[in-house]
Amino acid sequence: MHLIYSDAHRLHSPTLEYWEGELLPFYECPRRAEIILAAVQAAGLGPVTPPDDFGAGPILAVHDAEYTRFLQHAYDAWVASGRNPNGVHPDTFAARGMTHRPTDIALQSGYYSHDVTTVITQGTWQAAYAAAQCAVTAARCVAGGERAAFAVCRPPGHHAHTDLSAGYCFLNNAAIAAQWLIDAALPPLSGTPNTVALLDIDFHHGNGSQQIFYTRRDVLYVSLHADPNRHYPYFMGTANERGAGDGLGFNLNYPLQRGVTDEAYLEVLNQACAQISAYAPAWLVVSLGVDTFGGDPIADFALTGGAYPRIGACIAQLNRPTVFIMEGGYAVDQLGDNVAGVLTGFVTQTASAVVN
Ligand code: Q9C
Ligand code: ZN
Repeated sequence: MHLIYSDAHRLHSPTLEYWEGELLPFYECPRRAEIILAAVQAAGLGPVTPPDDFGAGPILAVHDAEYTRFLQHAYDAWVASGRNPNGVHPDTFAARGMTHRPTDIALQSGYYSHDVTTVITQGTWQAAYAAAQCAVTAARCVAGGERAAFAVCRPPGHHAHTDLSAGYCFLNNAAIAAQWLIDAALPPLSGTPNTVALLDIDFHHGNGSQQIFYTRRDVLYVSLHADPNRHYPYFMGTANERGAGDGLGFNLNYPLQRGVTDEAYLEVLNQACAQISAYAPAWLVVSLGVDTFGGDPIADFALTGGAYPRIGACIAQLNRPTVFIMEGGYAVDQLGDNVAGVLTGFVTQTASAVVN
């Protein structure tokens, strides 16, 4: 499988993270992508390719134009107004019913973000733009007939709404890949509907992906994640959020308890995959987070390294052209092995299915 990677992710590297009253080193750090790249290369999964530039079109097919303008220009406006060059740090957020957007772009950060983890630094837009292009490039690989591709996206994407940054995410890479497949790819079986299943296995609920596709039935969103009564994003991700209007029944949330084991997780994943099979999508996009690992510093599941190849094999059994998009995972020392484990399990299962 092609591994799509850009160095531009290094341009986004906030120094500190505000965490429940303390300042800690930023968990979502450049070393994450470096270690993932090294591990997938060492596993011999396939050639590493830089992204092509598809322009702003695929981004604007998902995101609000004014929001993307804010992402591009907020840092310069923030610094030009004499504020801290460490980055755009909102401290006040538009909450229920507060709809006024300040005219000064430097002050729009609290309007366009959900929490304090989406610091915009000088290179943030370039990094987020490159991550989105990695996602589209991986989507084009599978649209061209490849079985699977992996986009090493950083910053991650699944918390970003159409017009809201959240949870380290600015542009929703997985949603951009899914939407690009719908807009630009021909389904592998001609005459079948051009649909996408977006399977989200990051530890956190993908509130952005849910919001983007909530009223649509051409994208089925399926997520396994920590119960929002216990973990971020707190205000979305319950099982009774099932979609709305045309999309009713096409949003499936599996909130899980703390300490989930390999066996328990795989049982739920099997159930989720059965629902994806019944939907019979043309394409599969996977929001691949490995913050489900027992050693993750910001999460509370108990998966072992041995779970990841099994997860990959389970996903391969769906037998769909598959785009893997990197999301979270903060146990940096094991991050590469866990990601490579999913992809290796996928490839091994695919190969044995061909032989049988
Ligand atoms: N007090 C991803 O894994 N911070 N994002 C939680 C808890 C946000 C994680 C704060 C965690 C976002 C892509
Ligand atoms: Zn996560």
